[in-house]
Amino acid sequence: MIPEDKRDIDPQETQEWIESLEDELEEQGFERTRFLLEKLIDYASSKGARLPFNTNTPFINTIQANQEAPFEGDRDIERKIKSIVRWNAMAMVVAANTKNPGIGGHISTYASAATLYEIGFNHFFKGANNKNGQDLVFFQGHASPGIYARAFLEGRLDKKKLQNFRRELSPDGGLSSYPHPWLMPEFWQFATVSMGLGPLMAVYQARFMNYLVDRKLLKKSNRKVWAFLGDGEMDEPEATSGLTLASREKLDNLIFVVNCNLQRLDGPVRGNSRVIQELEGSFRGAGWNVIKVIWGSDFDEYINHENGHFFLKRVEEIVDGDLLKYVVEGGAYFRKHFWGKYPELLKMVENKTDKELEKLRAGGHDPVKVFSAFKEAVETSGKPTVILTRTIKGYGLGDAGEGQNITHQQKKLNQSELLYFKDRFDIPITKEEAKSALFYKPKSNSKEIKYLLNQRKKLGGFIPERRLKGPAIKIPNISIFKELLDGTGDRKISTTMAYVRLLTLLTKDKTIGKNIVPIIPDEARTFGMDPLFRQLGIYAHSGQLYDPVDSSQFLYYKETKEGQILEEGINEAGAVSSFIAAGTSYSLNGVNMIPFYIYYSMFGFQRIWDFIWAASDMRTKGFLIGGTAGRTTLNGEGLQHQDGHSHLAAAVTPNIKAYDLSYGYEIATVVHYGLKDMYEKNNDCIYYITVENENYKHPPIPSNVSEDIVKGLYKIKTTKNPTIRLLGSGPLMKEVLQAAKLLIKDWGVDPGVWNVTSFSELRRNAEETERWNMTHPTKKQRMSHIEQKLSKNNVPTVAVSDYVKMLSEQIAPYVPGPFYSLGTDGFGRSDTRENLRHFFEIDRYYIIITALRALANEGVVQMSKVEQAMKKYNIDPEKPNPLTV
Ligand SMILES: Cc1ncc(C[n+]2csc(CCOP(=O)(O)OP(=O)(O)O)c2C)c(N)n1
Ligand SMILES: [Mg+2]
Repeated sequence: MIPEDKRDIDPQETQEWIESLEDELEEQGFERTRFLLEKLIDYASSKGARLPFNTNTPFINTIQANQEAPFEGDRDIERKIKSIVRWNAMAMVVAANTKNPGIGGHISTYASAATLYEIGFNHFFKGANNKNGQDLVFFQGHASPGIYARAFLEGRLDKKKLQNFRRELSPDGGLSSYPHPWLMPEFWQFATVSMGLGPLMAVYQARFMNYLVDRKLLKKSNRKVWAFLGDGEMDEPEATSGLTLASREKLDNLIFVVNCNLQRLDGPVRGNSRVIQELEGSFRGAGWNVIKVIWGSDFDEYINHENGHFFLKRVEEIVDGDLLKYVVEGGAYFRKHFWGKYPELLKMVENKTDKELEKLRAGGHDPVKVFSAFKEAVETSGKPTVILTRTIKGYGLGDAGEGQNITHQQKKLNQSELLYFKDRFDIPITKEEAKSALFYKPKSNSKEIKYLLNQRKKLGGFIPERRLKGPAIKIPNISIFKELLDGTGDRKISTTMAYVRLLTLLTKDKTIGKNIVPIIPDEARTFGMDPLFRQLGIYAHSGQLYDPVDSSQFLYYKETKEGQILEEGINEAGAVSSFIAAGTSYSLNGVNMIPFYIYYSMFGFQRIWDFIWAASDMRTKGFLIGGTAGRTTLNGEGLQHQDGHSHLAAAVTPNIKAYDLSYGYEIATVVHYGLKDMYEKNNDCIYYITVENENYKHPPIPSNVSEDIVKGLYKIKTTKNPTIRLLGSGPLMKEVLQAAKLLIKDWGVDPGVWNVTSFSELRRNAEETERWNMTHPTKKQRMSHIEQKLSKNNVPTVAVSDYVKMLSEQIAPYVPGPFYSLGTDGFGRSDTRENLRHFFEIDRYYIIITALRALANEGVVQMSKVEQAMKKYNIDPEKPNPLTV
């Protein structure tokens, strides 16, 4: 019997249809039945029936009990191991917070995810020695205590380390709060705690693996990328933004496991509806294979019961808020409010005590169900898989927080709660030990330890485990960039064009050309990179299935399986994820890849700094190129396009070396140095270079400046009688040189002129020098690069860049003499470069009046000269401040 459905106008007929379907299922199986149903729907649609598109399946497990793969492990030992890991993970947080209240940490997240991870560790995650290579696993950031606790049992972390969880500065070393490759470089591979970044990065890691295989740089194998995610985390826009790319690219090497404990930090993820169903809709709609693991084996009997339809009906009626309440209120409440709705349902559980009802397990806590889902996921081909699995947040904490809204923040357990936990999971320690939350590790010859080590050995080693270096690589001599070093003669080009030339030369190099990964988010034509489409090809796993509209042209839009360019479309978050995948490939794939990611500068740091920060944390190597940079150099575009501040963000990202460059030879010098720095010397850093679109002549490289270019400051023009110096940067160098000429011609002042390639590198060097000098007061004091270059003459400095004043001001404390900064503070405008530079007060005339004023302040010239200059150059004293208009 099926329960009554009010929409049903002819139940008799419905029953007949269902019976024929049952016959079909029995005789022909699922595939055929599904085919028939789809045919019927298609037919009805073709006749005009507007059938609502339903991306949902019933609120039960996707894999039915009779379809389950048999469990391949020893359930008893695995339960014991899991319980011990649970205990130690909890004890780690409790101990840390008892000793240092407020140190933080999370118990409940891992408590909900323990079965998911343990099934992965014992049966699925491939280690580095696996013949397929290492799986990449994105761990939920705040589940870290569980991952440390397992590594403790595996003998990879000692007790001291665990005792110093979240105390990294302790003398014997500690453990980072979250996964940080920067801080634990031999352990963690991915920085995941800024939620939402993990899922997108995982998509692009999986895609990049295929890229390497398609380009024949990596052998095809059965490696997987696993991303363990929170259900709350799935609300981050980035978390779902890569879903269609994953199915479009047929990423069957990608598996998402969403730990649906139905709660986030403050409360339910979807109290009023069901997050699992919502996510199922999104993922199915995007073309993923969806496996729901909602109910544990304890529920199978009710689903397969002759009155199972009532169970199916009832679970469709409840919302997540109800499910959470059943957990917190316990068996009697569950009986009354869930089962009690229909007599048929209530009858099904009449033999169960309240305690037994309470213990009916959710799917994500049932090893058999989880194993079966993981097995299907790794065997699925042609599409990515998501496992949506229901768990209970704070599982096993009992009154200390299981399923409660406060559970995310639970960090301490009192003695009776510790005893409850010990008994709940049969931890073989004394009551006294339990009350002190002591760690427990079975002897190394115990069944548990032997089993767990053996499982890891079979799978190829421990996870996570990070490789520090890529294979040795030889960077070609700088002479490959000869044409950039020689200058352009009378030809006017932009630094962007110089960069594109450099990229072309690099990709043609016999040794490292194939390792270059040009990445671009739909802006190649803007940057003049479109000739590379034909030359290098745009990567497309399925090749080019169409004849492109420009196929008759030489430089057509060429998509190919072996394509080298990653053209990511209008998707900076995706493109930077590709940058991360390519830039971590030395470690994750054992293949040195060298990404050059060029983008509209304004949509770089400002839009995706969090990814860049994560890239830095993950020791990504490569070049970020901010194109069309400079608030006045990008003319015509206006407020939302003109970047005048990305260098400030770069300056405070610890391992980013940032350069704003004027000439082709500077680009060649910095890129060549960067290649050696990152790939020969194995320094884990990122080079950020801004390039602009203003055309001018590029001189040849002066002699003996290469080292200074890298350090951040080199001399352009010297003077016999130093009274003032001008510092210029990027395209503003041109204005500075013009100002210098006019200063001589109109005012008889002959300035020294310097080119600043990197304010932030200068500052870092100066600070480091100052720091050393402070702590070594009686030693011979060191000189920073700035001092070495500028301390001979204690004259005023005027610095100008196409960025906010703060950019050049960061070196002010270290420059001898008074410091005057000109910059582009304020919202951008659309106009000509000339007008914009006047508006922001950084053009040659403003440089001149600043210089004259600086000299007047020193008593070198009369203050009236400044006024004369303003009249001469038509500078309105009442001109509004660009910052405030
Ligand atoms: C971008 C970002 N915002 C906020 C946080 C703070 N935070 C850490 S855990 C958490 C709740 C996580 O809930 P969920 O994703 O459901 O994971 P669960 O712990 O329930 O498994 C929040 C808000 C963060 N880490 N990252
Ligand atoms: Mg959650």
